[in-house]
Amino acid sequence: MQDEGVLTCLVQGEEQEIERRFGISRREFLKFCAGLAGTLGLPAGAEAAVAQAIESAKRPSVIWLHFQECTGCSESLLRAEHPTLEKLILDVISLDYHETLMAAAGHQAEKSRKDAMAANKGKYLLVVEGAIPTKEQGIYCKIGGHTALELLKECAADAAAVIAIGSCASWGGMPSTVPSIPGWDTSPTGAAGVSEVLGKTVVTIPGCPPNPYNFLATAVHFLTFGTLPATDKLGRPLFAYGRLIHENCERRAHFDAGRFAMAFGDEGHRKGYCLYKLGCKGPETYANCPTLGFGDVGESNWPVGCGHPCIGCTEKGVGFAKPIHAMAKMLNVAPPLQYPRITEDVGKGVSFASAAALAAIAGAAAGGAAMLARNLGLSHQAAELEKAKEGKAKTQAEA
Ligand code: FSX
Ligand code: SF4
Ligand code: F3S
Repeated sequence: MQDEGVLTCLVQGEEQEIERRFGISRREFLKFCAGLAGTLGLPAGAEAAVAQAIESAKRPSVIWLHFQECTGCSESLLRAEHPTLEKLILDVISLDYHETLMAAAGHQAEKSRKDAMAANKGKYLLVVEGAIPTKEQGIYCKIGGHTALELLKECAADAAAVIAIGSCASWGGMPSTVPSIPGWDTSPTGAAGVSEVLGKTVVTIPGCPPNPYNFLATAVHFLTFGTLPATDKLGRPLFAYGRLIHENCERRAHFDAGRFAMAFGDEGHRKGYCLYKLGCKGPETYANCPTLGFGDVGESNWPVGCGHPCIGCTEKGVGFAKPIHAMAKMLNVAPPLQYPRITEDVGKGVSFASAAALAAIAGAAAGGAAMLARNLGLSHQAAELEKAKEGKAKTQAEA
């Protein structure tokens, strides 16, 4: 009985401590840890290790640099809930330098960066937000008299790990856009990503802005295991960027069935049909937007869920590079080779089943990208083709 009493006191003490530190109940805290473990793709039961790491790990020192950007990445973190960034700052990581959140300014700010670097040499996490201008020795972005180029190299030299947050830091993002003016082949400032400047792969969390949970999960992985998560060759954590948006999109069934919105506000758009024909870049963009959502306001809160085509903001060469409404390149996706018509006239033409049979025959006879490109327009051409055939038959009959 006595042991049970001690145990109850311990659990109560732990509950109070969690409530004090994170402002949430233990139950909510465990749910948050389970969510993070799930986001990281960890096996069942890993939430206990995550919870233990957050509760007991020594807070790693984080130095957060800002270069060419809009601060949307930090903003998106500030809008994260369960717990808020404020709680993370105070209790999970030790944010020793962050230009837009710190109270210090001028020489004091410079001193706090130098002090944190010296005190945590070889152990701190360097987070970089924003692109780095490389033209004219980097003069287009200077902080405290130092160029972004100099600051990045100096801070990266003694960091335990470097994380590039947002598309700007990951690969140049919006600042790396090349003006559509004859004679321009680079961005006006030569904006580049962290890896390019440092000449080595770093962990990247692209997105403009990135999903805050992808950053939180990456930081918690570092806390729990002392390492950063497995990445692809661009440094993107596989748990978040391992799959195309198109693979998990809630509108995918419409794509497969050939039901597309053709204009904003048309019937297809109002019915939630696929946005491919409005320029959705989901088929060539790797990110977990459909499965994670944004802003903690429930399901479907992501660009496509809200009715706008994905612009490919996470993907180098797609976001800010391709026109928003240009059609996406299809990557490793094999939609049907033929679509049934969306509505069938009763007693006329082919039935749904026979259309599917025709599709199977067509699929056996032909394949590849050419068929794919042709079929992506097929459901919309079907009616016109049908009409044209009917018109031709009528003319022949009359003749
Ligand atoms: Fe870039 Fe982050 Fe886009 Fe903005 O700072 S990724 S412009 S959301 O904010 O770097
Ligand atoms: Fe979703 Fe876009 Fe793919 Fe359509 S093209 S299924 S809207 S990701
Ligand atoms: Fe960006 Fe597309 Fe996701 S625009 S936020 S990658 S849905």
